[in-house]
Amino acid sequence: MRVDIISIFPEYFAPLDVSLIGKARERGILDVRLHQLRDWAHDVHRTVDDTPYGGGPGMVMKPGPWGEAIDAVLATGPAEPPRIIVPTPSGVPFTQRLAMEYAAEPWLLFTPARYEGIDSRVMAEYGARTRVDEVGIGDYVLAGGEVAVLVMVEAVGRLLPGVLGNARSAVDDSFAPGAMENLLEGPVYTKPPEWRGHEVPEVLLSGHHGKIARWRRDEALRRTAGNRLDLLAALDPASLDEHDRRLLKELGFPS
Ligand code: 97T
Repeated sequence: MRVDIISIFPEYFAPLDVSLIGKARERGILDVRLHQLRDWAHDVHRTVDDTPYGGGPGMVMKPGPWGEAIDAVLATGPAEPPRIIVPTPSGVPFTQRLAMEYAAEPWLLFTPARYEGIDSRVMAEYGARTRVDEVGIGDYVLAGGEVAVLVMVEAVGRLLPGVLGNARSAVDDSFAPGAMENLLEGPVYTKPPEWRGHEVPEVLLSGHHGKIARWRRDEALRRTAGNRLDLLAALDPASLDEHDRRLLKELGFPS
């Protein structure tokens, strides 16, 4: 997969040189290309922002430099343009489903903005030629879209074939279809069996795979009920067995 990123802070993406994503790049699975937006700002100060029409606080990123930068990136690739992803807190939520969708694309272009965002005509212009997604990574405000791009590239990159080893495949991720459907994963433990007086739950040492699976499901339900009422409410009642329903009732969630 090819990934282009246009930003006024290309140095912000140094984390993509290390760990899983760094390894995927070394191995040629992921081709990340960084671009400095200011290379397409032609005044002496290399200005990329201006005051908002209609008034209001902050600054808006000018369409000119973005248009030239995106055109230049598009010209370096095949006729089929990339899917363009514009991070913004007012976008659609980034989810594992969207990560999987992006992982199936041959080419992505991320356009992280600083200030109050990019002049909306840029999204209109490229939206007429390719898919342009305005995407948010959560209900909080960042100083700019760069960190959101790091989040998305990591979530997408680890799904590419050959990036994860067999020992840790993506199929049992919390939010992957086929994992325990829409339940959070419960607690995990490793050696030693006792640490500072805290013991590993005995069932995990029992070797009884049926009991272990049941215990893990109980813990997943407890954690989901405790932390994510939205996920609990969205559970398909048909996916709950008698034991699940009894546990949820004990936890104070009568079906
Ligand atoms: O807060 C932001 C500022 C710029 C670009 C993106 C964001 C954001 O994306 N998801 C949450 C916040």
